[in-house]
Amino acid sequence: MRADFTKREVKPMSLVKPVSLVKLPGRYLAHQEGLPRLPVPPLQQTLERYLLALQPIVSQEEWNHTKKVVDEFWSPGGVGERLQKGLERRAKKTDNWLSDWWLQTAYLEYRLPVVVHSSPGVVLPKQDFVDRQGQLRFAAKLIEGVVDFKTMVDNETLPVEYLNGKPLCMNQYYRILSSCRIPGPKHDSVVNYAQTKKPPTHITVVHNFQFFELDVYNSDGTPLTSDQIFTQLEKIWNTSLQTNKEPIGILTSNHRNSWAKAYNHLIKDKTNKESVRTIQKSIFTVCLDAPMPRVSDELYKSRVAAQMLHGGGSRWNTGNRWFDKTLQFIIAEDGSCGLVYEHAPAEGPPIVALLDYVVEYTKKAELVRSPMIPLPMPKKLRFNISPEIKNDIEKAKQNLNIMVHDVDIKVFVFTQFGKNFPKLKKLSPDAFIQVALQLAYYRMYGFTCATYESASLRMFHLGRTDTIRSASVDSLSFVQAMEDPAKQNWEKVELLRKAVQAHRTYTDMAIGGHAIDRHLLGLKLQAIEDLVSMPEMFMDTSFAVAMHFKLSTSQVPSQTDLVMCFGPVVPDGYGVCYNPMDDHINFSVSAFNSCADTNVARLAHYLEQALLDMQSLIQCTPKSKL
Ligand code: COA
Ligand code: HC5
Repeated sequence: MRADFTKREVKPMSLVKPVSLVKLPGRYLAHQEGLPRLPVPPLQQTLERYLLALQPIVSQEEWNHTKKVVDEFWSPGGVGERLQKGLERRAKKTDNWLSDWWLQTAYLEYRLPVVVHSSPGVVLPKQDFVDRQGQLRFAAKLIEGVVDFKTMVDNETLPVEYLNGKPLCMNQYYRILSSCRIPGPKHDSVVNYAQTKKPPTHITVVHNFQFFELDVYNSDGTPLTSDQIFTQLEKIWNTSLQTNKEPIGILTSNHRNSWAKAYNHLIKDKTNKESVRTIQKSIFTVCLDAPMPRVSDELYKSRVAAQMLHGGGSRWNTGNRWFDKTLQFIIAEDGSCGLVYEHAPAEGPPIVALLDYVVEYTKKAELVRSPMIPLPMPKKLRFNISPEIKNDIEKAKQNLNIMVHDVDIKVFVFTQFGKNFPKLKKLSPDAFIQVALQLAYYRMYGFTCATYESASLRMFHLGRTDTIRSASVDSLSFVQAMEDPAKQNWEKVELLRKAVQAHRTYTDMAIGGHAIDRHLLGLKLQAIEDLVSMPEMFMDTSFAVAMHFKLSTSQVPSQTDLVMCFGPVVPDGYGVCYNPMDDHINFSVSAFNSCADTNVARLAHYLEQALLDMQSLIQCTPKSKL
């Protein structure tokens, strides 16, 4: 899936439903309503596939026990049937039986800090400025580009994206601007001001931990030009030369329960409440960061990835964020740039499509002459810091700094080949990379683990994601064969092709709404709603093993040479994000230093080796005798 809004390769919405290019309120809805509804897969199919998915990751003994538990669950008239019926009823009543449950369980009820645990980062290509002037010029152009993209959202002229030839749900594009997460004691919420009567016309700019409201439209409703924005950014810069003593934004990096408590303290004060509301309402945030410590070229991208994920700690740029804000563009004085985004409203691909558009936009020369009317000074957002808040900030700082030390992230570019090689060999590039990851992990640990790959459910109305389980019976046979000196190369190649094909088949099943993970989640949540006790299937050891994703992975392609990254989802696991370009692959691998069993440099090394070994295996092995 890729969107190229700059080249307009994809069909604009107007081709889906013939409408003119002026704003028409029905255009978006017409597209959305034409999308299929997410199905509830048949119960038996999911349970059989669940048992199959367990085979490579649990012992035979555990599997035998689980088989009995599963049989009991699906026995005629049993609990499984009852829950399945409940799900089917829910599917009839709602636009999407899953999306609200998913938003709640995966994001809003999840209590760990959004920083590293949930919010992904993106590294943009390094820009060639090295000073404040360059930083502000680039920031101004980027802001102009995002506002230009917003015009397409506002006019509903965004081109529809396609996956496997099918049109995708575009809802997420309408959720990422003018939105923000708000902490709550048991669960958070997300607000979106885009569809309100008076949608916001300002963005938030943060510099030296100080927040500013910057209007990006002239009084006649036209967007500010980048020259105008530049002048405004200079004003902001010149009134925030000293770092704020209290990095208020750091509160947003804390555990959600702690932040929710601090939030209540914070907004008791009227000025604070107004400032917070202004940030929440803003179209997006721009963080003008101080330069980070210099590192070697080899480490540069890893260092920037960390800066995007967490800001580098309280002494560096973490206080220069409001992590609840959906979109935060980060531009540092030394030319490092990127983005961090709050994940609840949207998946990576719409965010990356916006970035692709904006990066192209920043390369364009300035064409529009700026009006000569002087603009008002951007408003500084004031905060009154009570001793209670000061204490909350101190605690948030401590927790954040511990986390920053705990996160290890390595970005590397695999340069020997990209999508081109597997394609040439008639193999799915994504499946090839996933199988290489299985090989890398197996070589490092001697066993295979539950592996998650994100699959898009956007072929369905309001679809989010399901899980491709990359550890399969076939991937295990292949990786075992690779480590078996008795196996012939032609046998290994055949097992490789089979494993790659199995992965691609699972992918098609997942994007078609027939994977197992969200269905199992639905059955479990239905049980919480309907039953007095949890069915044994969800209390079983195998279920816990299956849900403990030591490899949490995602492919996010882009037009621009971007690196995407996120943290692991379990304390003893890895987060692996990759962007396969034609002739190289950008990877990021993350893990926690506090876990003695994980090591990002080693996994990265094994992964490179696995990709190379699979390539030479295919290149050096004549076609099988079969
Ligand atoms: N022979 C030759 N070419 C092949 C091939 C084969 N056997 N199989 C696939 N290809 C080609 C495809 O046609 C495609 O071509 P393109 O580059 O011209 O478009 C390319 O190889 C890539 O296909 P593949 O590697 O199989 O993967 P995909 O692009 O279909 O992506 C997923 C697979 C799972 C990543 C995708 O379905 C998806 O769900 N993406 C969204 C993931 C997501 O949301 N991530 C972020 C979560 S926040
Ligand atoms: C800018 C790249 C963002 C990728 C984020 C991503 O892949 O998020 C996954 C979302 C999902 O529902 O599968 C979750 N994951 C990071 C845990 C894989």
